Amino acid sequence: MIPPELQDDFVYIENFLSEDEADDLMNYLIEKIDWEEREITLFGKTYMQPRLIKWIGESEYTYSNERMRVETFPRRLEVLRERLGRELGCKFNSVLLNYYRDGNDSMGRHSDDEKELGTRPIIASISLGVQRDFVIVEKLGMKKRYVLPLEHGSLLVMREDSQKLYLHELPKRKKVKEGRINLTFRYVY
Ligand SMILES: O=C(O)CCC(=O)C(=O)O
Repeated sequence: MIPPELQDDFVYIENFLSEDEADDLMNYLIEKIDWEEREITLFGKTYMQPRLIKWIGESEYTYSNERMRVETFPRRLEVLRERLGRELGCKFNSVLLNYYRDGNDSMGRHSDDEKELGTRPIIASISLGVQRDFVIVEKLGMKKRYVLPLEHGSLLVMREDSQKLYLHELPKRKKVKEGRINLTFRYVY
């Protein structure tokens, strides 16, 4: 599913969570997370971000010019964080949750290359809910574009030079009527 030229930097595991685990986690997160709708300022104009978010982490973090406060992990996410750390052989101390209510919600093109994430961050991205296209674009050269449809219960690992060489985005898909939640586990220094 990952094109060979991306395989050093991106790894995809289709059924990382079973269907039941993924359903359960999605319902739990919709109900229990105190979702925030935040503003974003682009070129001097202020908009509402086209998704709901929640940051949970042991240290502060600046994301899209917004300071994220320290928040402790609820038990369900603590268990997932430990499992990911064990299976990927690394540590995570924070997670960014994004709730795309339908296909009008999206995430703009960017790379997770903030200094606080270190030079070659490992980011573990769990997808729940409706399948959405995750688009990866080369920063240089031919600016080649790749589309990865991320499935319910899947894990996408972004590692090595994924943030240095590529941008990623979750474009709008107007025909999609159902919701999707994405969790990106990170280590913030
Ligand atoms: O929703 C997604 O799969 C993308 C999330 C993302 O790009 C991010 O959290 O940096």
